[in-house]
Amino acid sequence: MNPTILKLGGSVITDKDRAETLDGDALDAAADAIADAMENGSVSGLVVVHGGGSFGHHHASEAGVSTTEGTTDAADAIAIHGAMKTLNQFVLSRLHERGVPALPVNPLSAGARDAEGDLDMPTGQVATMLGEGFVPVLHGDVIATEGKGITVLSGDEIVTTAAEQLSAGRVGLCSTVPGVLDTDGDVIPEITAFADAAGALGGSDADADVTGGMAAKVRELLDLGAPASVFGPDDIGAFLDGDTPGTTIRGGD
Ligand code: IP8
Repeated sequence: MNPTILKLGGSVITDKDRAETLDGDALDAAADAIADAMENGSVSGLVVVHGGGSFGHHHASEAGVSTTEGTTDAADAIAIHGAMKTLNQFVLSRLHERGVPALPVNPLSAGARDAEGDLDMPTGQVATMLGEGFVPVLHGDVIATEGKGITVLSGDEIVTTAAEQLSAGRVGLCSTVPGVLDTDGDVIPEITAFADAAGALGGSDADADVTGGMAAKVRELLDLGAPASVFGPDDIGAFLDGDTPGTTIRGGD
């Protein structure tokens, strides 16, 4: 099985301007699209990854923790991790309400970074869950990091790692925008090298996003073996049905 990996951006499913506030309507719509795709058989093996939005990023910026700046304060680590588990619970329950057999996978307990910043996150449990018909739901988190205590692990990095280890067939990133936009605000249909879109890519538009914006996403997706799509919330169903909405990113060689 070459699973499909779908990332729900934290800005999509939360109100990013208000701490620990869910965007319940957006999460319902995403859960509807996932449940429909599972029911009509257009996707069989599905892994969901969600970002932090106003849950993880709020606590991470309060604690001064990022993907590179760590802390050895366990209370700060628990505040960030706990907020992410709360958001994960919301995602799980909306999926369960629609009959999707979703199970949580908490990255803090599943991996670590070495002193060079390289992530070691075995995904055998995810593969077995998929084989048993479950939908594993991972999330951005904090992760033990050699020499730094804990640092932030972004959902995008989880997507990249899981896609490689699970030999994903398709990868989709649902963002608040309908794709990677050029300077005129139009969707760039395809990106095969960072230079294709470098002029159009800035940082995140929200200050509290400690893991970077679209530029970081594109760089990570270019490293994948599988083609990836970046699209807006209205296109989750189309992506799961096999279409390529928004921007297609293929690093190739
Ligand atoms: O929103 C970050 O995940 P992302 C998660 O995918 C935390 O970058 C803990 C801030």
